[in-house]
Parts: sequence; structure tokens; C-alpha cells
Amino acid sequence: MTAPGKNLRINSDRLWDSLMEMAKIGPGVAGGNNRQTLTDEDGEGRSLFRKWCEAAGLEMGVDQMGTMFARREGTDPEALPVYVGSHLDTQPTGGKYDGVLGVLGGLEVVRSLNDLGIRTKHPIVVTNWTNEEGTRFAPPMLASGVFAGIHELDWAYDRKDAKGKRFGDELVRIGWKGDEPVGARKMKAYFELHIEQGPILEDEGIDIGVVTHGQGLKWLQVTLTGKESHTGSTPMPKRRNAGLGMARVTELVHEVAMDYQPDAVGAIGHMEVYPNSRNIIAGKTVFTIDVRSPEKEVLDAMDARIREGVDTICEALDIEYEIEQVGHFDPVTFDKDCVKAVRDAAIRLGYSHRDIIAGAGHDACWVNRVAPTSMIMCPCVDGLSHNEAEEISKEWAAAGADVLFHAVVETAEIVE
Ligand code: HGY
Ligand code: MN
Ligand code: MN
Repeated sequence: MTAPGKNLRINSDRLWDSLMEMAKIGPGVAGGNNRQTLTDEDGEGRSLFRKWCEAAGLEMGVDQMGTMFARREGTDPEALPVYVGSHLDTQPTGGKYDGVLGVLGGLEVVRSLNDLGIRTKHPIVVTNWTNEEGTRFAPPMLASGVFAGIHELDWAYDRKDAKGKRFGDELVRIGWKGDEPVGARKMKAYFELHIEQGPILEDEGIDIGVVTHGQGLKWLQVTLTGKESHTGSTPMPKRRNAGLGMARVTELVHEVAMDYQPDAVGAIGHMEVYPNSRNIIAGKTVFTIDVRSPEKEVLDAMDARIREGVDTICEALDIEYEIEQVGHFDPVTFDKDCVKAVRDAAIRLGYSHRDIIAGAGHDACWVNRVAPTSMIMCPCVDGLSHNEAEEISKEWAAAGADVLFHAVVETAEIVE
């Protein structure tokens, strides 16, 4: 296959303008975004993306999970398409680039191909996966998980948010439930451009992360039940304090993760306290443990130690507990040929690069189950993400999109 010439580059001004335009939809309160999945803001972002895709001559398909597939025809319509993409949904206090860079970087590849009049043998499809974040409806990567056959469609439709709203109903409400069966599409390959969401690339002054692996994740939702009672008049030995239980489990998760350094991580980001009154001992707490590791054995060991520790803590405090696994995927090894296409592109374009393991979860982790897949990462300022202050440079965005451009075009095969 003819490799694209090293001068083949995307239009970085247009990419940056599109990122800033999309960022106006579902603004946060501190310069980032709150465009959570299946909200009206998500619907608005989808409509803008669809408008841009139609202007670029792409044909839009939507599946029964609301995932959007914008197709650029190839010279051989029977050839398996090369897919690119990521997600437009954000955290409640999210940044402007997490996910969005991959979707709009994919659109920029198509826009650049159109500008240059380049035709490829294989079609190219730009994808917006529904509910990557999993913050409103757990688990994360929900639509790509259904696409890869991990989750059943009806199970996904029944996922509920904190207000009891059903995923399936919200998808209909915003008007983005498509007809296409989920997972029917076959791919030649899938490439996902994403910000690193960690500090390695920036600290080492490197432009491109060649993602060889993705770490595994477990989300354990824990419910502790003690007894509400007066914070003033209940003697300490008679308390059944679910709040204290949550505090001790929080410490336990940290200690267990610290036992498996340098790679393992663990924290509790979601916490609910009931009745959450200043002078009532917490009768109930509900929280989600998030533990991750690049090694399956470590992930399983942390899971086991945490379950054992919760039992010991609850025994000592005379409180009950329930543990529900609400998210899980094992560590991922990406496709060698796709990884090589990314690395070769970075070398050809003269960008500094290094192999890296994806710390966060991504739709690519599930797509990798059904198609040859790899990822491209660009640095982010202070490695910060899932924070409204998330920032990248225009140069980093352009470098990532250039590498995506080359990896995709080479895989889709330029037709002279
Ligand atoms: O949780 C994750 O790693 C991803 O941001 N959804
Ligand atoms: Mn993301
Ligand atoms: Mn995210």
C-alpha cells in the first residue's frame, strides 16, 4: 500500500475551530463542558456533528444505541471500512477535548481528504459512540460494549441514572434511537485519537503516544447500611455508622492500590450519604470503587482484597453491606499492525513518540474485541482530565490528527 507523503497534513485551524465550536454546547461552570450523555445538550452536540458530516458529504447511520456512523464512500463499496472516532459525551465537570478530539479529528481527516481530492479503496466511517463516560448511566463505554457483544441491548436500555431515568427512554426522548442493529457493522480497522489524560507525554516532551495496551478496570458499587441516630445523644459504642464505614473503605482502596505500584490505581469518586443531615449519623452510604491495572492478576487480587476488607470493616462496625460490580473490562492488547501503522505515521511525520498504556478506559478497548484496533494519544496540560481546566495545545491536536490521518489513509489504501 502506498504510504501517504510526509507533507500530507490536516487543516489544524479548521480542527481547532470545530473543537471550540463544539465546546460552546453544554458549557460547564469553569470553562469546560457538562454535555452528559442523552441530555438535551448531548442532542445538540449530535445535531451539530451531523450537520458538519452532511456538509462533508458523509452518509449518516445511527444504530439502536444511538451511536452515529458517518460514512465516506471508497472506490470499492464492498471493501470493509476503516473506522475512526471516539465520544462527544462529557463528564459533569469535563473538559473540551476528552473524546471530542477523536470524533472531530476523524471528521478533519475526511475534510482533508475532500480538500485534497484523495480517494481511498476502503470507505472511511467517523463514529460518535453513545455513553462512553458512564457517569450518568454506568457502565462506561456502554454503546461500544453492546456493539462488541459484551452487553445485551435490553440490559443497556434498562440502565438507570441517579434520578431513576432509563437509558432507553432518554435515548428516545432526545430523538437519537436509530434503527440499525448494534454490532452489525464489520470493520477493517478502528483508530481512536484521544488525549492522554495523564502526565507522561507532557513530562517527557513527547508529541505522540503509540498506544499498545489499555489497562483493565473494575467498578464496584457498595451500599453500607447502618442505623440513623442522633449525633449528639448516641453513645459512641452504640453507633452503627455507615459514614465511618465508607471512610474506612476509602482508605482501604487507597492502601490496596499502593501495594501494587507503580501501575495500579484506586479511588472512590462517587459517594452518596443518607440522610446527609448534619446531626444524624449516616444510616446508609452508597459509593463506587474504581480500581485499575494493566495486569489482570493484579486487578483480580485488588478486587478480592477489597471485598475481604469491606467484610472486616462492616463486621467491626456492625453494619451490613452489598457489593455490585457495575463496570469491568480486562486489560487490552491492541492490534500489532494497527499499532505499527500509528508508529510508522509518527516517524514519517517527524513527531516524537513513545509506546504508552492507556490509563483511562476508551471505546477502543471494546472495539478491539471485534476489529483490529489501536489508539493515538496526544499530551494534555499537567496530565489533567475529567476537570474543566483540561487543556491541550493546538499543535498537540494537529500532531495527533496528522498521525490519525496517515494511519487511516494508509489502512484505507489511497487510490491513485
Ligand atoms: O472511566 C474512564 O476511564 C473513561 O473516562 N470513561
Ligand atoms: Mn474519553
Ligand atoms: Mn472521560
